[in-house]
Amino acid sequence: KAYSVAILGVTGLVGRTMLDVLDERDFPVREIIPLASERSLGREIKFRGKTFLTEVPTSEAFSRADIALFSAGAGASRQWAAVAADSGAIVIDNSSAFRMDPHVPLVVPEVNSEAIFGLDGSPCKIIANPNCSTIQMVVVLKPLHDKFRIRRVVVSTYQSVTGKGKIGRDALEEELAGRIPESFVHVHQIAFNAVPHIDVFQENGYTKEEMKMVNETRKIMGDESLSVSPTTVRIPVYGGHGEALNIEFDNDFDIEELKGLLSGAPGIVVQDDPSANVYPMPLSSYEKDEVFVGRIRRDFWHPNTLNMWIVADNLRKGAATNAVQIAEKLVGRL
Ligand code: 2RA
Repeated sequence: KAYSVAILGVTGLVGRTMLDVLDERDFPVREIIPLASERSLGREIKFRGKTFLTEVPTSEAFSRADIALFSAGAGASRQWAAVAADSGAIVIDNSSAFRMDPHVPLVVPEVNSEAIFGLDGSPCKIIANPNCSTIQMVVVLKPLHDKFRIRRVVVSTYQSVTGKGKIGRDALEEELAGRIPESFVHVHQIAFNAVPHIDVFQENGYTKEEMKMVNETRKIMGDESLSVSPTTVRIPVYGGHGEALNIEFDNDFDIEELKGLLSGAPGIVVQDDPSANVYPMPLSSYEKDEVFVGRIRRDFWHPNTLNMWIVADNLRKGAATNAVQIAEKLVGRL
């Protein structure tokens, strides 16, 4: 069976990446229903040699879809998710709108794909895709938590400008070309800079991006006792988000056993050969679907504690690929 797939936000960076990933992974597509705002109406979208024209979202458009991938921001998701679900589509939502809703599963397939389905075996009508910086971290935490029980994670991120979509990428290019705007997309100049401020500050002194890493990680891992202590930073790169992780376990570990565990875990590629200058970087993770792990080493100054460095393409595993992997779990179940 092949499926009709609607993509809301199809002209954005993530929307376009969703098309690429559906194609590359041979997702059984009968028809693409490309949805965008009035501004992008009638634009040509090519998929596997066919051309589809963008439409604005309507209940009629969603009634033609089996699966609706949403990536047009939380406002559009709030407006259209229930409409799409009531029209018969399963919504996979890349926005933050429903992530912490207790009735909506928040899914990273390598970690909790069982959450996609209800007790009767049918899929939930709205499934949330987590934030990019959370996704790549939980893929790596899951096998380690199962084996050694994580007590606390201290994470510092180095996040690509593409996390803010096309405007984020364009802002860097404009600044590099010497065109300095009146107000900055990344709050401050991002060219030649690092800005420890992603999304808005909360009353507790952390940013919303940081609190997503705290709350979403607990929900996906199903463990409210996990401590996550984040600092999220925007840097002027494309290709992926980097994260330095310091992880304290309940139990001690053997470093070689731990590396073997990561190598064998789904969705992870270990790139760790310091003698040959091999470790993950945004440039080498660009357009890849896995989470890359390197610099794996013991924290010698704290018991049962590990340091490592992970990178993933935020538009791929951090957004489009994770959404398509969720859709793959629906194949044969709709
Ligand atoms: C960012 N995490 O990098 C966001 C995107 N969802 O800005």
